[in-house]
Amino acid sequence: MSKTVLVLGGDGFCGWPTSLHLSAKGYHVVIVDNFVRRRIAEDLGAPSLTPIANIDKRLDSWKKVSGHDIDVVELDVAQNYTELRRLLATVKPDAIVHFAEQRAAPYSMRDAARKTYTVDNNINGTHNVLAAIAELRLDTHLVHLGTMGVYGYDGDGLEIPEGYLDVTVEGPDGTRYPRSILYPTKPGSIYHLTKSMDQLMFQFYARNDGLKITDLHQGIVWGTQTEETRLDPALINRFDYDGDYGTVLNRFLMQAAAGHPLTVHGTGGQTRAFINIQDTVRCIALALGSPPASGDAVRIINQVAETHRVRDLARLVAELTGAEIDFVDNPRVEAAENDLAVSNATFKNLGLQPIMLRDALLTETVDIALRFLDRANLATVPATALWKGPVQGDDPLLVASRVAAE
Ligand code: NAD
Ligand code: USQ
Repeated sequence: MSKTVLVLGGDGFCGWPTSLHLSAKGYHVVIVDNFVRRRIAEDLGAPSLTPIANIDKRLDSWKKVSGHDIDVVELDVAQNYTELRRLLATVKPDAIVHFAEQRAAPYSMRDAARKTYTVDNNINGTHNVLAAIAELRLDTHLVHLGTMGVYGYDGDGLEIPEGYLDVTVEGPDGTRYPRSILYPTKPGSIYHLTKSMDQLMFQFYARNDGLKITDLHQGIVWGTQTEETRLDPALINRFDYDGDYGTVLNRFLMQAAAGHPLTVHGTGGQTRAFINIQDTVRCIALALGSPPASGDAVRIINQVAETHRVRDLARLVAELTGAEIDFVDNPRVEAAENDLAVSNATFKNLGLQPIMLRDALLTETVDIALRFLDRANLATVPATALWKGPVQGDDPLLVASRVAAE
């Protein structure tokens, strides 16, 4: 009998191609999503550059090309514990892949209302999932998408291990105590803060309830299509390019296609970790195939292929496309220059041979951007969310917090 996996956030950029990949591999996939990402994109005036079909059309097309059924449940995992619990009690999934969070750092820093939304959504959602698995005493393997950003980005090049640091603490009498501790977190945005807080909830539920949990600290995902999303135009993946949800490399590729200068923040000395969307889906399948046992520590894996400085990426894209580079004021509070080295030993040992940036897929993304350029709203390209923005007097939440402080 095939294994059942719930994909929370299965309509999103990572969740959709993952759902198709797992379905193609023989899992019975149930997508759970409240479609908030589509609504936020409309509100921002920046729907996906690629025309994404509605979920029913997506699933019909998948059935036609693959012969597989994927089920869908519309549900807010952060706000509706009762329905989530009922769903888990009915389906008793072998695994849950949890993508259902507000994932844009700039959006999470826009104002107090968005900060509050991001914390409510991400913390409640993760906790509801954990509490439901524990309450029902399910043997479900929870695979969560974390982020490289929990480690912080002001490193000096020391290789970041996978989640834990082995340290020795010296007591007052000179006795040395070995400890394995969570790598200290240094979140750079409210969004990254929620991922750091997720980690503590995982530690608690793994220890207290014996939950089997894998946390994947993923780098910045680039690319659009995967083996499965290429099978039919109605399966195409979303492509975000706006100042809130567009991630740096996809933004540069779209900007190059639009003849817009590449918007490097500050000096571009920020070093970040990257992975192609095709490898995201492969890594999730590998993680599902290798669950921890009940009672094990949370399994933390770095899901990254390579690291690059932002200005080097800009140069690479400029080389490829002839685009100009514009060094703009950095709207974020982050180190202007940092080194970054990351261990990705687990996925390498599980057989991952990652797609590297210099491969031909970079041009595929430019081709996609060019093909759908007439759908772009270039007004949404500048990154306008400031990490230390001016206080907006008419925001009721900010007014309330100022009154409370006085
Ligand atoms: P996305 O916004 O495209 O997808 C998230 C999906 O979750 C959307 O379909 C949204 O509607 C849904 N969702 C959000 N809140 C929900 C709720 N309360 N109930 C039900 N559904 C809800 O984001 P993505 O790029 O696919 O990212 C998925 C996960 O991977 C996130 O947790 C993100 O932090 C992580 N991640 C993404 C990247 C990246 O570069 N995109 C990198 C590292 C980690
Ligand atoms: N940047 C630019 N120009 C741009 C956009 C971004 O120079 O036009 C810079 C940013 O200042 C930052 C870096 O590029 O230094 C990365 O920014 P990003 O928007 O690509 O990535 P980030 O905000 O960190 O978030 C993205 C995803 C998030 C995920 C994270 C992985 O949105 O969900 O968790 O990547 S990581 O960065 O490894 O933590």
